[in-house]
Amino acid sequence: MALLTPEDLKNINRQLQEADSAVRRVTGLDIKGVCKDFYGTTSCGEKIGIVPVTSGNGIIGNFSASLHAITEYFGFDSFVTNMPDVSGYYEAVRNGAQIILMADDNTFLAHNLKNGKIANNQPCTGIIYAEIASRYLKADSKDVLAVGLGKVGFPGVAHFVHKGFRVYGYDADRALLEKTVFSLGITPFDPENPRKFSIIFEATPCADTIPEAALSENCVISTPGIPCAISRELQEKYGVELVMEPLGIGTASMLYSVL
Ligand code: NAD
Ligand code: 2YH
Repeated sequence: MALLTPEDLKNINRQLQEADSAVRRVTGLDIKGVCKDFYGTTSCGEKIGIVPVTSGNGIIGNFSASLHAITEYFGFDSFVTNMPDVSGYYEAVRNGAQIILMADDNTFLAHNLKNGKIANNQPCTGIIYAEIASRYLKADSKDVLAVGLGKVGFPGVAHFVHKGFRVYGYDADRALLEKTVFSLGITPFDPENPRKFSIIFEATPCADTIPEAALSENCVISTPGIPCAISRELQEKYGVELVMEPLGIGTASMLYSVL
């Protein structure tokens, strides 16, 4: 399981602004606009309690502070509790939080205490990156290359399939690829025999996972995967429109899904 590092979260406001610009170029809407349109919800500045969690590998430097910056960026009224864990949860509720955000090593959740809705970061991230890519204004077809079919990738691929896209999928784990081909009816992608795509979705914890031969001029790569799926050199060579950000797009998706 891949954990975020403080380094990934450096300059989160700048990363969010750049991601917002990329999402606008790809879809015509900003991140908030895609979330509102997709989930059919709007924010009224709900109060969010962010609770640091010490279990497992413990507190990640910048994690709670980044969630604070992200939630404020999207117009929510948020605070980080002074205490972690159960005491922090108690503090958040006592201080009027309507939505709780908290993460351990396995699960990052948003829980709306007013309507009972709860969201998990992994499917929410996969789905919103797929939704953004599915709206690519310059796409030349409904064919998608999806690399990485795990906890983030699988729900993203299921979303493309649900929207009527033809997905060509690849995962280094052969058994997982076969399972996904069977359960979602996608076509296995053979990296030894690639073809070009204008929409690429990537969700792996590895770098350089997209073969150069799969890139078409001005393709979109929508990728929550960390580190980046493609080198800067290839990005520039093919004029790739890259949608990639370490925490904020997925968090926005979680929050709009529980409103
Ligand atoms: P996971 O372990 O469940 O799935 C990753 C999948 O990638 C696995 O099935 C693995 O076999 C496959 N894979 C690994 N290397 C590969 C390669 N070279 N080519 C093809 N497939 C390969 O992990 P996950 O929870 O789905 O997370 C995926 C990535 O997304 C991680 O880097 C994680 O940190 C990141 N993530 C980012 C955000 C965000 O907001 N940006 C949110 C959640 C997760
Ligand atoms: O980064 C993670 C895990 N990969 C789960 C998220 C699913 N994408 N968790 C963050 C842990 C945060 C820590 N407990 C803290 O600082 O509160």
